Amino acid sequence: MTVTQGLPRDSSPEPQETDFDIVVIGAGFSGMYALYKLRGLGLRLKGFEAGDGPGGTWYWNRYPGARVDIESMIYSYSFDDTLQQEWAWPEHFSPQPDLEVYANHVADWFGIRDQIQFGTRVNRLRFDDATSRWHVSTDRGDEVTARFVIAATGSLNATNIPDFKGAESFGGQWYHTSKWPKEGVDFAGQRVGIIGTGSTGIQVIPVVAKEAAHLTVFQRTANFSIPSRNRPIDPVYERDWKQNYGKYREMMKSTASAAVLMGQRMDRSVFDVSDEEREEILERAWESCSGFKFTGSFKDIRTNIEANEIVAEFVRRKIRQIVKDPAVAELLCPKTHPLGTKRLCLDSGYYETFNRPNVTLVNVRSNPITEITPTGLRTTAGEHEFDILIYATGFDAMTGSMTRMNVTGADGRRLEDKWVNGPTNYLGFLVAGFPNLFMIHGPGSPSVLAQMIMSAEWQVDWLYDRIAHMLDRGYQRVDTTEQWEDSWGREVEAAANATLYKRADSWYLGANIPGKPRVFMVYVGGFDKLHAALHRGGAAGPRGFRLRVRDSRKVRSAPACGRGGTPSTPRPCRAGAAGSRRGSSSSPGR
Ligand code: N01
Repeated sequence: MTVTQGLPRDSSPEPQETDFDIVVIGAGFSGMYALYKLRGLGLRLKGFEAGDGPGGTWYWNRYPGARVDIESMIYSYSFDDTLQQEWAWPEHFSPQPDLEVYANHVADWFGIRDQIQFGTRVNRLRFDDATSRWHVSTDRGDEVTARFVIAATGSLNATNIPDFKGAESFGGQWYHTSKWPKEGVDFAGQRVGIIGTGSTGIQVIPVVAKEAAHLTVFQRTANFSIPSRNRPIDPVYERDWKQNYGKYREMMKSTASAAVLMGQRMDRSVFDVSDEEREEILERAWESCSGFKFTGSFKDIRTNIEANEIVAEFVRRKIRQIVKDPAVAELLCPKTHPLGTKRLCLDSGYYETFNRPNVTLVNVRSNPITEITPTGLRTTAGEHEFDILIYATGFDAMTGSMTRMNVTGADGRRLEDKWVNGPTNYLGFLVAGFPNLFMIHGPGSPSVLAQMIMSAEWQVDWLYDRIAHMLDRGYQRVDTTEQWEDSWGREVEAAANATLYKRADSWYLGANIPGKPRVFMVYVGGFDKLHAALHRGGAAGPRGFRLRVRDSRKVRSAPACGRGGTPSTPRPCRAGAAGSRRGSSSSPGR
């Protein structure tokens, strides 16, 4: 055993362990649950996390206005009933600080924090074919080995900053929304420019507009946004959820989005109702519902272009009613893609923001940005000056967090090379030639189109069973083949082809990154279908997973925890997010 390089030696006089059974990369909600659950196997686990704290997406995306777009009673862990009963979410759609406090609370309460080495980015993964072990290297000089690696690295983690000419010449402060400084940014009296009007831009723009002296928004694509109608959670609603959590969580398993969206009408077409009745239904949904329930008003919005256009036009009418300047309203009306084929945005006063005298909207589709200058930026139509520049320009989604990690498989092939024509894998989990490396929310999984906390729990539960099965039978390696990858790739493609998704130049297709292959990377067939596919084959798992015996000895030791990774003496859970009605947790805030 050698001393792990890069760890603070003064605080850790004991030699550090460098050989593990499982390394988990990422301490977002998926990685934390993986560390908690897999403890039940009685193995040696190690977590690495680039951030200084847990939360993943909710650690990094601390830009003003950051807020989840799934209701918090749904978007939360289900694995511990005490946690879900006692935790009090203050608002329907939690802001980033509340989610970060929740992540910290879970990390502390379930003893997960101690298993994670924070502030450490994995920058190389190499599989040794001879020993069937992964060699894991980090930017702090750690070199560890593990039999299994779980990449809980997030679908939206690798930042995209467009390669604008002159970017380095900008003389003011600049930020990407997903790497926002913890101390915040003071916009008072400042002229601010924001590039990007996706989900992030639509959240940050109204907040910055209220603080800045002037805000210029550079829009390339107008997006559909629905009012979130966010509000405090009332006790009756909360009580109903808590009394029925078991039933509701179970219902989620059988839905495509791993969420129960009350009031969804998957039996009713846009064309089943009269024009007046349709208008009334959409009006009611716009005024009272919460976000994605809007698209759940009719079953054919995502699949039938005529149905979609009718609903899209309803939203455009709303924009024209809200925005006073008709030219600005028209520019904000999305016309380049069907509604919902880029992620539908949820906002808090987005369109209203353009009625403010201190906000200017600039069309960079008709007049693209040509360069960043020391004092602002230049488009083909002219110059714009500002003191602070915000890139709300998204991510190298789905693949970026994996390919940027420098992964080499069994035959010495790099993942980046294997995925040169787009990501391939089997069931979203396993890449042929990269044994014992499991992705959570990988490309080809429902990922962002299903509620990501619970769908991560189910993926990890399934992994737990797979690894337990391997250990029980002395299997060393699990891999898949390119034939199985092809068959899953065809299924992912067919599911997308049955919808309107491919009609948009979205990050789902890799279209936001110049040169990235256009492959639809999200499985839109639904989490329920993936769940069913994963559970075909019982304990041995579904066909397509190739198990290899290299050592007939059973290597599994006695579980350290009770069944399913639950600590044998569960500790009670204290509730209390920042600002929650039930006091505060011991966890640090922002
Ligand atoms: O990123 P995006 P995002 N010149 O890629 C523009 C999740 N999320 O961070 O559309 C000019 O959607 C780009 O323009 P265009 C959610 O899944 C969730 O906003 O490519 N503009 C676009 O307007 C979401 O889908 C939540 O023409 C350029 C913007 O930058 C995902 O994260 C909140 C440009 C990027 O939009 C990503 O959202 C936030 C260029 N060269 C995010 N390059 C919630 O839970 C890019 N753009 C609520």
